[in-house]
Amino acid sequence: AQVPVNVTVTGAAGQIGYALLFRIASGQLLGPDTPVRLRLLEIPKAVKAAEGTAMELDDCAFPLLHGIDIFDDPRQAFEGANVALLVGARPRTEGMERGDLLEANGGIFKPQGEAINAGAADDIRVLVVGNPANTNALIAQAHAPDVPAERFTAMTRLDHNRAVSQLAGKLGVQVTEISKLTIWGNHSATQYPDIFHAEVAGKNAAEAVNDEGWLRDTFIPTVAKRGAAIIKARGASSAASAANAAIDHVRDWVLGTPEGDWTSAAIVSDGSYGVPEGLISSFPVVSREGRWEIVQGLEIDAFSRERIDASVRELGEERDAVRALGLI
Ligand code: NAX
Repeated sequence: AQVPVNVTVTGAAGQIGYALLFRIASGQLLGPDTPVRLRLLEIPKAVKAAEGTAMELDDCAFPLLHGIDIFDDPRQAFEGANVALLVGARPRTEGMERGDLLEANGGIFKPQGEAINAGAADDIRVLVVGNPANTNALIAQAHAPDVPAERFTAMTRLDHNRAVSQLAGKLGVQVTEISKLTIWGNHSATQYPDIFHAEVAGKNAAEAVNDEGWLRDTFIPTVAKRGAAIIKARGASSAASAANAAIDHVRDWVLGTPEGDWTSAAIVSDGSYGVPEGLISSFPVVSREGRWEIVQGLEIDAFSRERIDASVRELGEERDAVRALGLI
């Protein structure tokens, strides 16, 4: 029998956690042959709620679920972790400045980075979902000097999936016809969904759309502001779709991306495409043998360059801000 994989999930009692845990436990994260042990991290006052979710997980009698442990101490929660999904974060509340937000999240992601450094398994892979995701990932990574930097990633897969769906809708095709779309930059309103290299049934998608007005005034803002539109409609932020994207990201990272396509993930920049080395920025990526690789050699025209640069500039500002706060 296979050794169970330890999956640590923070913010386990939150709404994304609730959508995520059942899918992990049912085998959708790592495949139908891989048993998992869940290690849930919550703040003390939400431990009870996490226990309730654990009761429901028990009640599913998932064959692949080999155990659930609940913690309010990061050191324990990340002990032996092979995969860590950092979902819990401090949301921006009214009157909160960006500096306050970054500082509050520094108080979460610094100790979690330290705990990962101290106790996670050698093959640890970290996905940060909690916002501001890219910069939270940078903070955690800065406090895990013994873990290869490339193991810290942030989620732009939800943006990617949103963009695929919007583009398929515009062209009247199934999502399976769309490939090679890219989200560049920060998981924020400055992100840039790029269709210039995307394909629809093997043909260039930008040419198939042939409508720069739609691209600029509809597609890009619809993708970038989709989170706000969901809140407006649902009265709560994206949860099941965010959990779905987290599953997609980790599954592709561990099991590989399909031949002939790529996806989007925020990973540590090696300087590709003019993105300063060390920033955790979204790129076109493939996963081979358990590692993300940036797709190289794409031509970036002036329209795309301007938008990539703007989002990357924001990432640089966030990095400078957390540096000034002593968080990295
Ligand atoms: P919820 O507020 O429902 O849940 C968050 C949970 O995290 C709470 O149960 C809270 O007790 C817990 N938590 C807080 N601090 C913690 C800590 N130090 N250790 C462990 N747990 C802690 O939020 P939810 O809707 O689940 O969203 C979670 C995060 O995902 C938010 O930061 C949100 O902004 C972010 N998102 C990121 C997305 C992305 O694409 N990267 C999309 C969806 C989502 O908006």
